[in-house]
Amino acid sequence: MNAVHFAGLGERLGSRLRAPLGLLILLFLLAANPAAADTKPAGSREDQGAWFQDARFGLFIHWGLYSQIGGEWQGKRYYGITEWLMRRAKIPAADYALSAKDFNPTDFDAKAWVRTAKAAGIKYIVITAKHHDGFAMYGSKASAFNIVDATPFKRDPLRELADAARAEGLKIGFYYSQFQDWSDPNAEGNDWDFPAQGRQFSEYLHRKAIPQITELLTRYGPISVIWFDTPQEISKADSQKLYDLVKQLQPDCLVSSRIGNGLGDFTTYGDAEIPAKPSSGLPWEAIFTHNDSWGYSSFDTHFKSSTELVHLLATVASKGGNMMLNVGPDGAGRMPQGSVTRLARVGEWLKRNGRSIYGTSAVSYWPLPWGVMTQRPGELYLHVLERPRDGQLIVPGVKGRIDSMRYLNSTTALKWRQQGDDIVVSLPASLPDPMDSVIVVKQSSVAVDAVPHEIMISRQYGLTALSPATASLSGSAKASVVQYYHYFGDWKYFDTVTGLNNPESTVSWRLRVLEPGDYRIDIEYTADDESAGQEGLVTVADQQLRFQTLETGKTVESRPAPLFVHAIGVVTIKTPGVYPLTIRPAQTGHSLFTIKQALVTPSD
Ligand code: JFZ
Repeated sequence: MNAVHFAGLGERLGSRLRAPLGLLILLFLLAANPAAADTKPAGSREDQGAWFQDARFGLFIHWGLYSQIGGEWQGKRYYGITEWLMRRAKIPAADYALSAKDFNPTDFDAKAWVRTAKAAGIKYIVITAKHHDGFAMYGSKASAFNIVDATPFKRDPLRELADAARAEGLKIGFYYSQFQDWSDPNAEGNDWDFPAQGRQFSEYLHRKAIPQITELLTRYGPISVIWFDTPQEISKADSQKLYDLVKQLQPDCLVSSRIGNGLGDFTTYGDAEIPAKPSSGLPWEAIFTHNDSWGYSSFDTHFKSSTELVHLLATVASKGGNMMLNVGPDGAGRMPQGSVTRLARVGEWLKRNGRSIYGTSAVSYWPLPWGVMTQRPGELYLHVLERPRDGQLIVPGVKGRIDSMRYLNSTTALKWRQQGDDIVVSLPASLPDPMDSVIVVKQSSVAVDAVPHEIMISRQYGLTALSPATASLSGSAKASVVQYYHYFGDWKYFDTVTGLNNPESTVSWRLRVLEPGDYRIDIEYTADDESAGQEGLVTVADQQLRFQTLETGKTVESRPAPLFVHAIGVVTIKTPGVYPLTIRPAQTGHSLFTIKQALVTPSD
């Protein structure tokens, strides 16, 4: 497998593999963050998107022929995302089409899926109508390669699911791969059957894609989302044509930003990426799959726990976005039990705490040591994910009058006091909810000012991570993102800084140190042979630590990043207060390293 030639980004970057990391990152930012804010009148978009803004929790379903293959082909396991199996195994389109003859998901029960979603607290469902393999999961007149005409199943699961979802008050949306279609000679992506020369995308667009999108938007009732994906080199005119088509057929249908070329009604970030600071100004969505594949994998049991899912949901909500979680039903039409049981537990948590998630808005992008916050007018929600050892929870940046404070779904008042711009809550000995205990702060005349740009450092917690995304940069230092994958298509991201190549270029954070004492500073980074061996300086208060970077290896998109946690040394803080922590190169040279984060850990 040529791992570099992969997905939206990989395909684009493949020929530039040897370009400097900075260039790769820049291209990534351009590809993944289309800022479409100025392309359409803002008012209409906000109205259209109101349900989406409030929904907060969506279900993504990848289901297709690949689900029945389940990641294993001719006795060989393909670790990673299984919906890419046709391309990874270079299966001839004719052979792949044969597998439709065995696709008979008789256990499919649309009502059961919708019950599972609803009980999980999910508000909208987006299912693959056609993925990159080109197989339509509904009865399409535009292509016979579809579940009604090419399989013994004969039923139309999209109709059943759309009807069942609407009957339960859930929104339904369709994923449609507009650019890649590995079964079509004129679409993108299949370079093992079809020569690239003479490919006529517009022929495919007008013969298959436009007719199918038209079917999806005219035969299934109100469709709330068309989720386009991997736009790659699609032209601006073609993206616009598809966008206009959707709006002409269903003006209220929202279009994902992966339609390409800066269009779309909401921003979808990279797979499994939570933006440190959402930037496009549009409503947005962070997408995760439950294990390491979108399509069903018969051997992937790496399911995120229900507690992890609740933490992700609360974290995404605290930044003002939706979380869309993917499950991959199998070839028989069953959702994996590992997903079903965990989703049910998330639903139980949401039943108690949904008020702190649905319809809320962001509070601040600044990290807090104990958790995250959400709000609605008159109410602030503290999501306590980690209890301070002394039980004294500090909420910074709160101005004005507070009326009361209690756990959501409890009438017992909590003890608290206001101290300057802080609220200090005295927590009982144990938290009521092991997943996320939510405290509701009622306030008549108040505002949570965005939390000041300070990061609380306290001995009441384990380590505190300082991300470049929340740092101030100077000189030639520039924010960027590193991305790579573990198993094929299992993408990972971290925020970093490029241009740290002279002493004037710095990355720094304002630390608000709550208790005096010793603190150990670690830096997590990668360094290739050019970066390694240089000296850097960490300054905290009046103390300076000098260190030398160690060689960890090159960062390559198709491999795990060679991250290393370098223990730099210990600083002593005598008086609580605000101190900058600054990292800079000691001399002019190559970029010092590719930093992921600095870590501050109480030391004794
Ligand atoms: C795409 C698909 O290729 C994949 O099969 C799955 O459907 C997923 C939800 O989306 O993969 C992508 C698309 C874009 C990026 C990464 C993976 N990106 O911009 O980083």
